[in-house]
Amino acid sequence: MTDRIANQSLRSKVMSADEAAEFINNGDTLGLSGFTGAAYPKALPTAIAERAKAAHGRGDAFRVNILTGASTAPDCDGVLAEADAINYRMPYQSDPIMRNKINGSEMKYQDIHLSHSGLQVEQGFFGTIDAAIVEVTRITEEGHLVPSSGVGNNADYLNAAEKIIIEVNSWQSLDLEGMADIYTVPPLPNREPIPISDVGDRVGTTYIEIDPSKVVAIVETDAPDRNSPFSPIDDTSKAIAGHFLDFLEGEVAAGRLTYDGYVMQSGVGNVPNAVMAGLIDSKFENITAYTEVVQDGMLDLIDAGKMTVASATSFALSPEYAEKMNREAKKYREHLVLRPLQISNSPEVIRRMGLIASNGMIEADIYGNVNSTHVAGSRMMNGIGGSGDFTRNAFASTFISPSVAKGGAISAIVPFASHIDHTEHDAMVVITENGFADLRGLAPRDRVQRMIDIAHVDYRPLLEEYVERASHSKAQQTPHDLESALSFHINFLKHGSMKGAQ
Ligand code: 0RQ
Repeated sequence: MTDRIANQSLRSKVMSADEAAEFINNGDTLGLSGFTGAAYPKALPTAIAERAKAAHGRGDAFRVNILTGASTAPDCDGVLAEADAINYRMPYQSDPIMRNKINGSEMKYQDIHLSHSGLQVEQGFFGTIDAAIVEVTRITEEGHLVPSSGVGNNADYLNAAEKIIIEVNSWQSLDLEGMADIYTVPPLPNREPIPISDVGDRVGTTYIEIDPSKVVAIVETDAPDRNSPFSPIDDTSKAIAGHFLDFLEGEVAAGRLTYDGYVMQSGVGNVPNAVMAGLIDSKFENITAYTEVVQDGMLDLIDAGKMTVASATSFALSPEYAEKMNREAKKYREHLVLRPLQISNSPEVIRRMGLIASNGMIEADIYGNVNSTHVAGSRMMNGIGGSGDFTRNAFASTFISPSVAKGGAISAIVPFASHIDHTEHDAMVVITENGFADLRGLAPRDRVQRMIDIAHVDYRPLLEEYVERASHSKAQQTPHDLESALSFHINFLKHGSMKGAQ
């Protein structure tokens, strides 16, 4: 047994994952740790999946409801989905097997704003939380839990659950202790302002307090987080990042931003990585991030002395940077704060920070409505994640995407978005490799040309033809030709390309 379980009475609860999985029953609702591949339970999901498979083999039902922080990993969401062990799942996911099960109607998925997820657990919308299964780096003498590489909704699940199963992962650095800042929002009607006014403010504890009598099992693990490597930055990402930096320069020139103290929020992926690489050589200093996940580029900015502090709820690091974090957590914890999701994504705090949000998208329409989640209106890709929390409340909200997907068969700029996650009232700036469309201060009709200018050159004539048809609409506030508003998507579904029959 490792010395990571300092509380004597809890030591008696150590057992194997298979033994711990016996506490989980058909129909249970489980609150799991885990956020973008970090801090998810490494052993219990496989053990539960095996239990489900054995039950199915006997002809018995076995399905559970899974609530998490966000996406997890193949050995969590993946194994459970593959075993048909999930009835319902919320919130964000990005697992390919799970995605197919969701779109094939083999499990239910509810995609809600991440800032709402913990709140709705508290409000009882998911019924009784039968068990919380949470990974930690250490259990203290007092029986408090020290979070590992992410916090997510852990405190909400541990608080609400009837039973608690803890995974103590010795792969996670002990030096992570001190990075978490656990602050709980008092329940309504006793709300008070969240006392965070600077990105790095610490207002809570470094551990999560639990009721030790609820702990039924502790499982020891030693497995790495699911860390995906970033692909090398390609020309398209570089061009989008360049336009993003031009946009920032424009904000400085207009007096809305200074080179000292830019507050960023950044989605994950190639383009945000290229933006962060660009910031290293820029005039921006004392950058901070009030965001959802800590990425490789942020560690580089910290190392370069360009970023002072980042607030997030978990890591989303490549394997190389996860190792670096494990080696140098003592240094990085001076610059990083990991908060519960209700705080990292709090609309109140985001609005106060005056940050610039930057997130990916599936498509945007000519008026600036953005679809982040559904391909051709019906097929779930991942989920809205925290993009809505940040987009609605940022000082400036940007969306970034290559202008085409699937080798040019899909345009990211369409006449009418086939699903809308962020309305024209929320999205402010849309950026592709062709430039940025700043929609602020513009009435709908004045936005159209800016959006066409950033579309792929192959799609501009088709968009112009649509605008001409729409111009005959009886009502001119937001002109549409409803008969052909979804023609791009219909072409894609019928002919495999938004351009239509080739
Ligand atoms: O699929 O890999 O099979 O080719 O989507 O696309 O261009 O690599 O971009 O990784 O940023 O993903 C919206 C999905 C974009 C993501 C989305 C296909 C494309 C490719 C990936 P392939 P890219 P990204 C919270 C931040 C919602 C949640 C969010 C996302 C794959 O950004 O899930 O914002 N966002 N969280 O081919 C069909 C289209 C497509 C398309 C792209 N129009 N139609 N497929 N793809 N556009 C805040 C934080 O702080 C973390």
